[in-house]
Amino acid sequence: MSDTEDDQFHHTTVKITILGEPFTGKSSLCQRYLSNSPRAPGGTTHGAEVLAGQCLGLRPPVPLHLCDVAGNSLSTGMLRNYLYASDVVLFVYDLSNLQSFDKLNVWIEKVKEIFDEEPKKPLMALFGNKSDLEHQRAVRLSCVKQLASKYLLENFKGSARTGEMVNYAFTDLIARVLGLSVPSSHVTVPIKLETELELTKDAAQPDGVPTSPLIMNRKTLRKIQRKASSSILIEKYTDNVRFCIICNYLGKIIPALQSRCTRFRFAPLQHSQIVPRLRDIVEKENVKISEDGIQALLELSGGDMRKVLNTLQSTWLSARNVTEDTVYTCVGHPLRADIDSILTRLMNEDDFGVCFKFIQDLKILKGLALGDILTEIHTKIQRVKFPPDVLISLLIKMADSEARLASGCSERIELAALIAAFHLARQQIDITAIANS
Ligand SMILES: Nc1nc2c(ncn2[C@@H]2O[C@H](COP(=O)(O)OP(=O)(O)OP(=O)(O)O)[C@@H](O)[C@H]2O)c(=O)[nH]1
Ligand SMILES: [Mg+2]
Repeated sequence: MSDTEDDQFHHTTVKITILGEPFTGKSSLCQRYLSNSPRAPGGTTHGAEVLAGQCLGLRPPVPLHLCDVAGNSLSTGMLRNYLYASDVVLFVYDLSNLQSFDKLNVWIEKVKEIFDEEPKKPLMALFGNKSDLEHQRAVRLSCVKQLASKYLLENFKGSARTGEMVNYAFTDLIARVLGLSVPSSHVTVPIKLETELELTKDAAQPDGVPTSPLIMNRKTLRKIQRKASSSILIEKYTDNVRFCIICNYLGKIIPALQSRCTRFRFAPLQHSQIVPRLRDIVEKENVKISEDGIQALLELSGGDMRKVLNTLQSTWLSARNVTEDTVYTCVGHPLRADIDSILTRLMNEDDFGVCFKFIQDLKILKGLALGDILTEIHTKIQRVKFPPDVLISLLIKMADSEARLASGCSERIELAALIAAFHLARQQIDITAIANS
């Protein structure tokens, strides 16, 4: 944007007047928008309060005046003064209170009458507040649409309590007044879903071929899931919209939705699939990485490319050199050398106290968790040639130890139990050897 354009917008203050019945949440909306916090319990508004602020969703920020008019001002002669020079008039109703919506007809007619002689008409919009009480909805969606189309009003629904849609609605209205486009970061699907889907339905091809895919992420889906009718919504638009839900945990999607979907599971990536991409990124980003660093990333990722890149990034930021040591140190995972020395002590150290002190000191020095040590030892132990019954009892004891750790048992006690388990295993091996000889 040029400097001249910049200046032009710097000097334009947008005035938004907020009207509606008492208790619909007008003051809460202003508070939510200007300070992104819920309103502390406070009394009703008297007359009108003008609040100054800025719309930070647009660049450069737009100066604002929010005129929060008391719900009982409809019949007072002051309404004309409050509305003076308004660029936007936002009519707020409580979607759990039908009367607050019905009364809007009177409010709108009154505003139209006031602006009848004015050359400049404000942009008018509806805001259905308290969407967090959607389950107590008393105002039918079709009635809202009817009112919006009757008076050509913009239509929003949200909640001053949760902040849903508040920022978007204000930014959108201000952008319209100034003839700007809303930044894409402010465009969220859920609230406009109905409208968007209807548009796509209109645009459906005559042969019924689906025209529009709708890919939802976790956040969008969560919002839809809150609505009791989410599965009905999918069924309703299935003719012309293909819904694609992407998630990590299937269990987090309600059964009603799951039963309407075909499930595709993607296996973890093979090392051969990860390495070329990783090398490409490393080369383009000029990251210094060693071969054992790559191996360490692969080991820790468990086939998850996102984990590979996150670990790569944090290691690079903390050490500026990606090697096996820096990777393991960065994520707080035990080094291979540490595990080897721990295992050597467990297998050979006869003095219980010395062995305990060695592992405990190493844990403190390197900040290792016993759970991680157990996991690593568990993989290594299976490669040691123990007699089968010794190995079985050792594995069972290690599994018990891990379960106790997960349920919050003391690490010191569990470390002692681990050393004891190895002592017993070694005694069993000695007894077996004597018996065989
Ligand atoms: N559940 C819920 N309650 C809300 C929401 N917004 C406001 N409220 C509550 O509604 C009540 C009225 O809020 P106000 O912001 O004072 O309402 P108002 O429209 O300014 O009322 P007047 O100033 O009397 O015209 C308060 O108890 C708020 O906590 C919302 O989004 N959800
Ligand atoms: Mg108020």
